[in-house]
This record gives sequence, C-alpha cells and structure tokens, in this order.
Amino acid sequence: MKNSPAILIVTALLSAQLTHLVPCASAAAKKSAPPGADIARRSESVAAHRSPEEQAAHEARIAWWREAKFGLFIHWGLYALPAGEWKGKPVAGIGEWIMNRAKIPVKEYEQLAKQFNPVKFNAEEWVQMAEDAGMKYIVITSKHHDGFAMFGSKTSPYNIVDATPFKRDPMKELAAACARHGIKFGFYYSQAQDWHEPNGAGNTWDFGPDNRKDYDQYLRGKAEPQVRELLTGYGPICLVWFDTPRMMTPERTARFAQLVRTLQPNCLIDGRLGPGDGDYLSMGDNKIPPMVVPGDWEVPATLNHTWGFKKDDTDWKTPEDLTFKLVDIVSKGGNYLLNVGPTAEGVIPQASQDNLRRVGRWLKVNGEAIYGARPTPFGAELGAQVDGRFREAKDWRCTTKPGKFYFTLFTWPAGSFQLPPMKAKATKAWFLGDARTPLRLTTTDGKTTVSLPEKAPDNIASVIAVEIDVPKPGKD
Ligand code: JFZ
Repeated sequence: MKNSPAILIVTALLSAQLTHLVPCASAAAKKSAPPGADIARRSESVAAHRSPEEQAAHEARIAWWREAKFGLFIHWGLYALPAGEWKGKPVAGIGEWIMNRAKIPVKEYEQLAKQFNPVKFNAEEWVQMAEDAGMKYIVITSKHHDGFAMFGSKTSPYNIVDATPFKRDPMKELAAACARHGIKFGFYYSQAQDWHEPNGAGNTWDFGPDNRKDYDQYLRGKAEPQVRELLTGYGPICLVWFDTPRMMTPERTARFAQLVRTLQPNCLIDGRLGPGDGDYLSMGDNKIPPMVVPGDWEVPATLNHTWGFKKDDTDWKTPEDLTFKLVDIVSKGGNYLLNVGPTAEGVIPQASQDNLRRVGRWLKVNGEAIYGARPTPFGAELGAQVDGRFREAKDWRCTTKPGKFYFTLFTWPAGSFQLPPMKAKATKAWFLGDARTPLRLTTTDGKTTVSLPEKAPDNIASVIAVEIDVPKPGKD
C-alpha cells in the first residue's frame, strides 16, 4: 500500500485535530498538482472572506450539518405532469427543465397548474422514507426555474394554493412532519432564473435577452419577498439552497444573504447563491471529487438521470452504488444530498424508495462509520495517477472518529485485511453490528493485519472498526 506524496499533502491540509492521524510516510515535495487540488482551493476560498466573527457564526450554524452527512433532495413541481414529454414527444434533458428545453410559452405552461392535483401526497410518508433511508435533512424545491411556487405565496398568485385544484400547502405539511421526526427542513429556491417572470433570468423565448431586463425589479418584487415568506412561515429552516446564480452581483447576493441571516441566523446558505456568503461549497451535480477536500462541501446527486420526475427514466443507481458513493464522499470530507423526483400525484417512485431504504438498512448497522465521521487520513485507497490520469480505486474507504478508524470494505479480501501504514497503534478491531466479537490483529514487520472470516458479514459492504492508541504529541 503506497501513499502518494500528492495525496499526503492534501491530507495534511486537514484540520489540526486530525494531524496525529496522518500516516508516517514523509510528506515529500509536491511534484505536480494533485488531482482535486483545484477543488480544494475553491473549497478553501469559500471560507477565506469571512471575518473572525462571521467564521464563528458559521461554525456554530454548520455543526449539525457536518454530523448529518446524508440528506434528501426533492425536486417537485408542475414539470412532474409532463414528466419529460410535451405534445406526445419526449423532450431530452432533465425533467424540471422541460419548459426551457421545449421553449414552452408561459401562457401554455401555466395551464399545467389547473391539472396539478397530487392527491396521493402524504408528508408523513415522505419524511418517514427519509428517516428510513438514514437521512438527516430534507431540501425541497419551493420554487424552481419555472417560477411556480410550491407553497402558499402572498407575493405571487402563481402558487400551489391559489392556482391548483389541490389548494393545500405541502411545504407546511412537510415542515410539520419533519418537526415530528426530528429531521431538518430546508428549501431550494431558484433566486435568479424565473421563466415565468418578464424580468426574471432565463426565459428568452417569451421575454427576450436577459441583459435587457429589469432584473432588480424581479428580485425585489418576487424573489426576495418569497424568500422572506419561506423564512417566516414555516418554522426553523435549516438551509436555503439557492441555485444557478446568473447575474448575481456581490450586491444582489448580499441582499439575499442579509435576508437569511437576519430572519434565521441559524439557517445555512448553500454554495450557489452568488459570489461570497455561502456556508459551503456545492459541487457540480453528481460530481464526486477524487480526493479529500478540506472545508465544508456537498455533492447534490440524482438516483437516475433527472431531478424532476421523468416517466422514461428508470435507470436507477443500485443500493450498492449509492452506499459506495455515500462512504466515498464522507471519506473525502463531504455531504451527500440525494434526490427524488415525486410524480404529479405526489408519489415518490417505488424504485427510489426501495433503493434508499436499502441504504438506510445498511446505515442502521454501519451508521457509526458515517454520521459525524471525519475523512480518511490515508488517501492511497482512493486511487492513483496512472499514465497521467487519475484511476479510482474502489476496494475500501476509511472514515475516522477520535480514537477510531472505520474501514468499509467493498471488496472482500481473502483471509485478512492489511491496515495502511500509520503512526497510531491498532489495539482492537471488530465489525460494526458485532462489537462483542473481536477480530484478531497481527503485527509483523510493522504491518498490522486484521483476520477476517471467509464470508463478508454484510452483503453490501462490511465495516471494520479499529480502535487506535494515538501517540502522544511530541513523540514520534
Ligand atoms: C441546477 C438546476 O438547473 C437543475 O434543474 C437542478 O435543480 C440542479 C440541482 O441544479 O443545475 C445545475 C447547477 C449547477 C451545476 C450543474 C447543474 N454545476 O455547477 O455543475
């Protein structure tokens, strides 16, 4: 098991409390930029502009999120009705973009509201599913780019209470269900693009180019008042997930940030509001960095290939793949925000539910390796540079807690698992879910191996917990 110097340098950037876990290989001089270095720089720059007071406030409000690791994203809106098809023809691309992709005029798209009647919607069931999946927070589209508010808005009649036969406010029901289940509740809000409004960004087919619009009229007249409504009418909001910051100058960004910080100081702001002011970096959709990334960051991701429901997209990621991605992301220091796209009837597709619940069953046994866990101090297990390209390795991942390492094995080794080189001494090992059966540790020539049974105890991935004796600072 070799530790590439580049990987060790990224590892060394981790917080001071982890430094005692850095493996013993010497941090050799950096030869070329390690994979993921650009992302690491971006992540660090998120925090760079904060004053000490802002940094302290940020630390306080993000503490729960750092523990949570796994959240449910929900993309739900009028686009669930066409479900990827317009006038009998499939429309390529993500489902919630159908108005834009098919250049549907506002007057036509608006008509969808009259048919939107999700009678099977049940907030309790949705939140129960998130809980079963082991997810700790929910972020739902309160208004996507199509401009339709999925909450009862006084700012615009183009909303689910006033414009549909449904007449209920599902956001109120979800907020209440989340409170009952102890799950944090947050809103996605498309602050910049609003294809329904003449002065919102994005709708060039009805309203002409964005640079001729009175953008601030839209921001002040709709987006800002709606964000205010969301932060005053639904109890504690854990997070506002802004998106696609088109034309968001620092000044416009600051207006939204001010709103959030004033109305709900504990509410997080994601990384897509505009320049500055976010609490964490939002990675590109479905983009998992190759390396450990310092700072706070999240990967928003789909279960198939769309966010909003599309009837033809049944290409689901498997529970095995989802579990790997969750562990992979946590071992690199991030959060996983995984999306479902409910139907126009208000039902989360069964395959999404099944696959998420399977991950939840794995977490019931192995969650100790995930919630509140810190990234790997190693790195060689993530992959290596081969012929100038990064080749990912997928055999195992490591997460940590004070005094403990968790090795999640996705490939079952024959007989034993050799621990990567480390300063700390491994004193005890066991499988999560079977803490009373110790696994034998053998050290020869400075290499420690854990003896394993022939068969993996978990069908998806087994986690070996290793207790370590951390060397005292000052001694090598
Ligand atoms: C945006 C939306 O346009 C999309 O509909 C969905 O809501 C998604 C979660 O976010 O799409 C993006 C935004 C940013 C990136 C990729 C897709 N990005 O930074 O790579």
